Amino acid sequence: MTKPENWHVLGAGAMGCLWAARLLEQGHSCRLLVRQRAQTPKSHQTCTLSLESAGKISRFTLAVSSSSCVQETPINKLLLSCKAGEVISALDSVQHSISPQTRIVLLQNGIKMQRQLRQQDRHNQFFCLATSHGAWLRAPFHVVHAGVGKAWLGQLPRIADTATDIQQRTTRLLQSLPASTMQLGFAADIEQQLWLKFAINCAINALTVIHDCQNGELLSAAHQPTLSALCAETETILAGCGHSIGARPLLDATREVLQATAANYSSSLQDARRGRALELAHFNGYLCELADGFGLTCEHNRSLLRTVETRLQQIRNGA
Ligand code: KPL
Repeated sequence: MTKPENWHVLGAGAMGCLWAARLLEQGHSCRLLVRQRAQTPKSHQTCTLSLESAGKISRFTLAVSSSSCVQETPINKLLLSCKAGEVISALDSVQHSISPQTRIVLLQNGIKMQRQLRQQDRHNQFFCLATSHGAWLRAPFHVVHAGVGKAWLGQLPRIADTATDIQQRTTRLLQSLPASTMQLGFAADIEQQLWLKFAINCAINALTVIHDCQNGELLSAAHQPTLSALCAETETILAGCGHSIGARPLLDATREVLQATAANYSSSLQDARRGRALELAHFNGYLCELADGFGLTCEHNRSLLRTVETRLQQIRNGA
């Protein structure tokens, strides 16, 4: 066991609860920060966090507080697991407890926010986590680790950063994360991992909302033409914009994730079912923005977004 560290995890969604449970399992201390909602504790309190994994349930006692409360100790290590569209307001909410020494791990889907934060003066504090794990909440603070995938940690480089600096900073931080249970390793090229994950999210998430299905169902023959067309278009756009997702065909990588997370409900379907905002603007929407910037067509992804909108309207109307 490595030296126990103090972590704060901001966001009590499936991923936030999964990483909090894995940190506690490894002997680290962890406080969960939740945004101000009706059920948010006014001050500090504890709750039971349940982790369901490989047919076994583990329970942990977890400290919970509102992100806007001044923390008892300054935040040393922060895992930001809110939605991509909430990153800026979430960082603002903890501004009073973070310092230039705070290490901030961004666990967002997509890559738009990570690229935006790279432009900040304090960009060295930010680390990006890309993951293909699948998790969903059976109930608040009860997470199911439904698909064991992999995870990669790294930093988006700026001109002045050397590869060695980034590797040293990231390796130090990796020592205080649950590397073995989360199959987590250093990614020298995290940017490529993030683009790949983004491309996979463009292929999977909206389709699961349209068909109201678990990820694995997209492997059926009926969905192959759509999946292939989406993957081909996404690959063409990213290549046209100069973003690498590696040599492997996107369709193969997508199928592998669908198999590994077959029993999982995608984060977008979970959001749709809860009536929450979807992150599709950070997936297919951002892809369309990039395509527009380079004068490329994005018709399959654009039409997918229109179909999701129709489906969401039906859900709102109770259909
Ligand atoms: O990232 C995911 C998500 O649901 O957002 C996948 C990989 C599709 C797993 O469900």
